[in-house]
This record gives sequence, C-alpha cells and structure tokens, in this order.
Amino acid sequence: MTDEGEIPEDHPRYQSLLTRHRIEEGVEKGITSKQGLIAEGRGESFDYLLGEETIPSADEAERAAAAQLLLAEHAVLSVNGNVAALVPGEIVELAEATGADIEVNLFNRTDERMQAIADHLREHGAETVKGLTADARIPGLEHERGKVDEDGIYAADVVLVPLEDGDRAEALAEMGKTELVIDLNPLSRSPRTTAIPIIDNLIRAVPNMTAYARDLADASREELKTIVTEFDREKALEDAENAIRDIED
Ligand code: PTJ
Repeated sequence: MTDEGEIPEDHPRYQSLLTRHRIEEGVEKGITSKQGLIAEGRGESFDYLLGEETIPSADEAERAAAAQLLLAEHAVLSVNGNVAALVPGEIVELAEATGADIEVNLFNRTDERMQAIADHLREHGAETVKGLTADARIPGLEHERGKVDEDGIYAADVVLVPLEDGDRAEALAEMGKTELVIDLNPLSRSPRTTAIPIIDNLIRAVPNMTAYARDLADASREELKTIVTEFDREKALEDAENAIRDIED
C-alpha cells in the first residue's frame, strides 16, 4: 500500500484514490469492516454518476444541516468504521464548530473495533468519544446499532448519521429526534426518511458543513431557523436523482 502523500494531487482520480487508500488503511487498522469496503464501492458508483462533485442542492443541504446542528440543544455526530477511516479529523472539526458530541455506533460492533475507532478519533484531536458505555438502547432496534450512550445519542435532539441503514434512521425518528443523513444514494431508505438528506460524498460533505457552521457562528436563532425551514428535502432528493439520471431541470 502506498502512503497517502504519494498519491499525486493532480491525478484526475485523486479523490477516489485517496478515499480507497483511507478505507484500505481503515481495514488494516481494524477500524473499517470488510462490509465497509463493499459500502464504499457502492458509494463510489453513485459518486461517479453525480460527477464526483457537490451538486448545488447538496450544498444547500449541507448549509441547512450546519444550521440545524447549531440550533440543537444536544447534537451528536454518529461515527461508524467508514466515517472514522475517511474523515476522522474532519468529524472532530465539525464537532468543534457546532458544539456536538461524537459517538461511535457500529453495525458490526466488537469491543476491539469500538476501541480502535475511539483511539483513532482521539489521535485526530477528539477530546471525548462516546459510545463505549452503551448504557441505553434505541427502542425497537434489536441489532448492535441499537446500543447507545444514555448521555449521547439516547439524549440527543439532533443526530448526524452518515452512511446509515434505514432501520436506525426510522427508529431514531420514532424517538422524536431530528436526523441528518449523508448518503450518496438518493434512493436509499435513510435519506428518503430523514429531515435533511445530504446526497454527497462524506469526504466533501463534512468539511463543507464545518465551513458553513463557522460562517453561521454569529447568526441569530431566527436566521438559522429560516435556513432550516427554507430547505426543500423533496427537491434535494429529486435533484440528486436527476443528476444521476442526467436529466436537466
Ligand atoms: O462500521 P459498521 O460496522 O457500522 O458498518 C458500516 C457499513 C457501512 C458497513 C454499514 O452501514 C452498511 O452496510 O452500509 P450499507 O447498507 O452498505 O450502506 C452504505 C450507504 O452509504 C450506501 O447507500 C452507499 O451509497 C453510501 N456511501 C458509501 N460510501 C459513501 C457513502 N455515502 C457518502 N459518502 C461515502 N463516502
């Protein structure tokens, strides 16, 4: 495996090579699951069809998501093995810019992976990483993703759930939480059920949300609420699908 620094930045597929490199390294470090590799391949194909860029409606979704995180009483950024491998430092920066907590929540949960991910996030500057206590459960979710921290996802009013499976997205919505989902597939169940679907690559979406959160740091609650209410989730999903199908407005 090459070093990240050895990937030439002017390579036409730089971002894709960087992403593959980080995921591969994530698997080697015991952070990312083998299923995470498959998920990444699936994501890449949608990203290719989207032109490997943040489309305007995704940019709007990222701004609305930043505003929603700033409005939250208690926001939590949920981290799985793909997120930890691809954007560890970027997630820490988003948490700092919005005052959110970071919680590890895994589909393929093992103590070793939980610990490896928490350590990796700390190496990237995270002060507190939740999820290891797992003293609460999301009602109605039998699998491992139902295990959460009572003072983390369980108590949160807003949760960012990148690369989600639809089950948990629905169960969190049932608990009355506002969810923000990042997923490159606009047809996937979770972006279709969430308040703010962000149809973009994690690697672009997370830093862009941080930039918006910093821009909006001095905005009033009224301004933030307006940004959230003016965001049109149906249009965002439709725009992404049209971009993939190559349909002009
Ligand atoms: O780390 P764990 O144990 O929690 O496992 C996590 C995975 C990713 C394995 C698990 O959540 C899973 O199986 O996910 P799915 O059902 O394969 O869904 C992954 C979704 O994320 C797909 O719709 C992909 O298009 C999308 N996706 C993949 N890579 C990216 C992405 N979306 C945004 N950015 C990406 N880089």
